[in-house]
Amino acid sequence: MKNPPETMFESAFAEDTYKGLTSYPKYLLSKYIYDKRGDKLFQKIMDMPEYYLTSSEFDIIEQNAHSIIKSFSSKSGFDLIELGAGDGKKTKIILNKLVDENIEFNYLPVDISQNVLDELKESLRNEIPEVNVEVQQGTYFKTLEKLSEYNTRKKVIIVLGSNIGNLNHKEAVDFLGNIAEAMSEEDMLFMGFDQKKHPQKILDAYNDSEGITEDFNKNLLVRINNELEGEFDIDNFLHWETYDPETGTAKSFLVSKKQQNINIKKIGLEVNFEAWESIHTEISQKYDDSIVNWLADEAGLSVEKSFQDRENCYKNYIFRR
Ligand code: AVI
Repeated sequence: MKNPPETMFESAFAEDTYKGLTSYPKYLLSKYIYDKRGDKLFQKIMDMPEYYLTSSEFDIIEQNAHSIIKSFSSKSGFDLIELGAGDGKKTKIILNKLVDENIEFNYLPVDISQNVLDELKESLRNEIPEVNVEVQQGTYFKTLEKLSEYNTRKKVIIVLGSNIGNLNHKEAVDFLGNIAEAMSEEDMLFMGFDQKKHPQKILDAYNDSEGITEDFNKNLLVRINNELEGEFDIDNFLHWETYDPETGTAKSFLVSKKQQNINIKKIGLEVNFEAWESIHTEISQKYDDSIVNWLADEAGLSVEKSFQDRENCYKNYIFRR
């Protein structure tokens, strides 16, 4: 059934797709959802009423802006480093408040995409021209490493959107540990964690009635078709979401509606699907204080303070080393 390619894989995407679809049970990595189309679909998800994460975090930042920036400030100013800057909608509340209160800081958004950074810089030039922006194109940790080498003043690192939820606990500890390593004692980490809540609310957020999340999940198959000469018929797969209230893990799957064999030419693979066989595509972990404290402790960090939205859906935590 499987014909391993004779040559090296042409990309990490090709190799990871090969590995995931020849494993049992089958899986694909959620990071590959985000090409141009995937980015657009995620923007749409963030605007959906069911996807409460965005409005909850917005609420927290808006309601607590004063207290948040009070904890950030330092006499000699600070660098505000945002990992995964995106369009900066929520961060702009903080930036505006810092400008209003005449606090000395530089804003350093970090993103892998130069395009995202260019757009963000342009929008800030129009909306809050007072902010000194120094965009940092690159991976999070290479950039953090570089910044901690030459920067002596206080760093405030922010990570919004509960992005950590797409990592399992071991990966999350590594992620936090890498950030901790780049932090000195006066530095701070401000990070969003979606919380455990009524399971139905979580299921609705990941299974909206318009099918935007379905398209987002299925974008993995679209990418395989486009980039690896795959022959998936997207309609023959079902988007399926589960939530386990014990572990707090929401899981996304694509489920084959029938027995089918799919060719993926560029990786020399014919994949056999039994009827109702699944491909696991994403986890979106939900937290409570004890899980967050445990992750922090494992990573050499401690929680200094937390902020919650008015509907008790979401929390942002301030961590120190
Ligand atoms: C980016 N990440 C935090 C989102 C989440 O909630 O897990 C991605 C997402 N997947 C489906 N909807 C949104």
